[in-house]
Amino acid sequence: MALDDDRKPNVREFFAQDPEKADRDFFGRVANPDRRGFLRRTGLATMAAMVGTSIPFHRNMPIGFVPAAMAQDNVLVGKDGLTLLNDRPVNAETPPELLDDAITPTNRHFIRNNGIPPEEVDPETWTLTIDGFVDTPLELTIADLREQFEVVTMALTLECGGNGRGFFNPPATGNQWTYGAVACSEWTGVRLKDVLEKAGVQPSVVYTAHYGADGHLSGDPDKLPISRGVPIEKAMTDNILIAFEMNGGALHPMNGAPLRLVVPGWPASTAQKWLTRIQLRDQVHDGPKMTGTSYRVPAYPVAPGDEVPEEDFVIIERMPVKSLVTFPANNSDTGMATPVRGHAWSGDRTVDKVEISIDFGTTWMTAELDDPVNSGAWQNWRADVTLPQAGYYEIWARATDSAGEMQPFAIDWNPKGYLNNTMHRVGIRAS
Ligand SMILES: Nc1nc2c(c(=O)[nH]1)N[C@H]1C(S)=C(S)[C@@H](COP(=O)(O)O)O[C@H]1N2
Ligand SMILES: [Mo]
Repeated sequence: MALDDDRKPNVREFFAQDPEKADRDFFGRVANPDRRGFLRRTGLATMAAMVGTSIPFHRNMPIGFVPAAMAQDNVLVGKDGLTLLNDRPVNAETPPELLDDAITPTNRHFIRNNGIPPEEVDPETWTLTIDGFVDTPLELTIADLREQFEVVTMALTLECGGNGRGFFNPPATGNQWTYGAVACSEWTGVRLKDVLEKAGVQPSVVYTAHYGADGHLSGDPDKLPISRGVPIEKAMTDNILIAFEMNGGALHPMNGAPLRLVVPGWPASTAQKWLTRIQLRDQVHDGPKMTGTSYRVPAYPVAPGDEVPEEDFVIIERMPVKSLVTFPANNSDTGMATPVRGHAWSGDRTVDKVEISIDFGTTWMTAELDDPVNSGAWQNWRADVTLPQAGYYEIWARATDSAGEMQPFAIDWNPKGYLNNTMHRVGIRAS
């Protein structure tokens, strides 16, 4: 298993499977027969950064050693109730019932890291470079962004392209997200479009390339964990922000502090965290996680388990129509009458209708549905449900968007487990 494989197992799992390989990949040192060795400079530096100080006796650490200070409960500081899927890199999702707020609080925003977040960030000296095919390359501090461009606040939905992957059968490798790799926080920043216009977009530009300050898992400073982009037409829409505030406060360190892109409606992998550079290109971007099968799906429908040649994969653009039931919680007890509520969203479109079923999809009732507070925000919906007699019920929700597309019941399977927008089902016991 290579470290740059899309599946990033928990570090302990990784060492359990192939300790020597893990050791080479992770620490960059060659295993030696007495199972001790020197961490190479980069490996030692990475480990020291993770424990927060130098490690005087590092020579005594056996191969495959995971410092106890890296235990999982230390990585979710400032987050509330998230489920940790993986601690290296950190990946954590939010249980649906904790996404009940119209605007997702910072401590409930999911985390999806592909690499190692920067350790020390200084918002005062942070700079963003805009270069490539532009008339005037720019280098802007956060203060420059605030001064030179209109500052706007918008509620914007971010959903990982792999949200729902955990339900694929046959399974797809990668983080086994269930429902909660989605959030809609309020972001404050400047429009990407305004910044690109100031730099002057040259006619040859077709795509953006986004770069951040996080490091590759291998510790190799020449490798990037992820660098994605969007077609220039998408970049010039007016709800993509270069954000320096989240819910009126600082960005959470794991959500990209002090500066990130927020690209609503498209796979959140395009929303570069710890943003340092945006380059405009005259060809489609080819950075890590742009090529091969990353964030790509077959160009045609495939049967579950089908092998698909790599050249038949296309880049995912908009995310599909989807909804979430955030109240009641799955597996909870309710009265005979209960409010039901949640959110719905659909890529760059809006949602026209959300329907609820309490009888396993035989009949449906239409929920009350709000308009989005702004373009790119999810829509809140609610219904009052009265159950005919005590017992077990499932609340199913299905959204239909402005183009008439409705959530499916069954997963549209694809090899890498992207875009699962099947109906959300919540089991309750009414009495
Ligand atoms: N620099 C950087 N940006 C990144 C990532 C990353 O690993 N590094 N992960 C991307 C992916 S795959 C997703 S789904 C979103 C998640 O944003 P969040 O962690 O704030 O929820 O960030 C995106 N931006
Ligand atoms: Mo993602």
